[in-house]
Amino acid sequence: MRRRELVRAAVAAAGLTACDRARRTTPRSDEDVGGIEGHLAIYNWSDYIAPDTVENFAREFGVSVTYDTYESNEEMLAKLQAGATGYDIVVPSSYLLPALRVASLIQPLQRERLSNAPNIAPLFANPPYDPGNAYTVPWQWGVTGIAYRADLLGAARPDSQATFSDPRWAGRLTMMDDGRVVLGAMLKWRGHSINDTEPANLARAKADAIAAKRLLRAFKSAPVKADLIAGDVWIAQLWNGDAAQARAERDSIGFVVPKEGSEIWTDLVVLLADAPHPRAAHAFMNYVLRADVGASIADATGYGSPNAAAVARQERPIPYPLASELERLEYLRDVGPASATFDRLWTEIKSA
Ligand code: SPD
Repeated sequence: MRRRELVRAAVAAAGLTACDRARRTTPRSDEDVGGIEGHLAIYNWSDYIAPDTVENFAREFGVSVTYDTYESNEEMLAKLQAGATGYDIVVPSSYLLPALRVASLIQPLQRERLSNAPNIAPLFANPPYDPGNAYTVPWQWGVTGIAYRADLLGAARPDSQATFSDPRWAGRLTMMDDGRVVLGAMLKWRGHSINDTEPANLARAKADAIAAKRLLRAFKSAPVKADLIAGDVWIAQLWNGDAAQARAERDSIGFVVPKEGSEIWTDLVVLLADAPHPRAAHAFMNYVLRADVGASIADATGYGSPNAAAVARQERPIPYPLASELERLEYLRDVGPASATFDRLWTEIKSA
């Protein structure tokens, strides 16, 4: 789903009568503890849900759903910090959790409303960033790498973060519109952690990003899929699931994790502190924790599911990286006061 796209899964559109709705908002099972509100507002990444998830949830639970999308953690955080209200649920990456908590933007979950939580795979239950999953339900996990048009590159195959500075691909390259991800790639290229805050290393990463920018067609995240499919972009920094979605449209699109290493991430469903519909939000979280629903989301998006019961239902689940593969991958971390430095460097890169 595109940015700004709004899915209004109205009760009427779902063909429900007032009588249906009254019945369906009444507790029916241990999945639905207490009546839920008649509306739910979700703010999620684009292209990150199955086409029928929202509609099916709306129909079954008798609620209307507003569904807005964003392209980066920072875009979502900036909107919330600017005072956006009305949303119940957002889906940040794990590194953003400390910032959301410090800013009192999220509230703890009511675990008794999440009867399907045992479906969460052990690796994602009780994670270090959220002991006891007190604030979060894991949504999907993935890796950041390079998507490419094999049919347009001749014999060349990108395998390095250096690809974004290779003049052979000038005008056919994109990197994501995301400061932590772009600077992380440049840090990794030079042998550093994606979480490095050493001023000299960050200065070099900024200079590398500005040099790369001269060759880029654009800083563009998930929407670059259309450019890859059309052949306007040949090489794009991208996430594995979005690359898989593009490959479903054009099978000459490949994906690689750069040899220097890259980012692995987990995105999390959280409940906003001022959520107007907290019971509907919990019902949605419990709904996506069902095995069949989790499997359909992972199948549609091409990402890894943190839901063990869902994975067991998938024909071709994405396997979690082996220990040997994890050696090349890092999670972005909250870098505390250095977050402002990353923000400043990104602004300078964009305006250079
Ligand atoms: N199209 C949805 C992609 C979601 C990616 N989220 C993870 C970002 C990690 N930096």
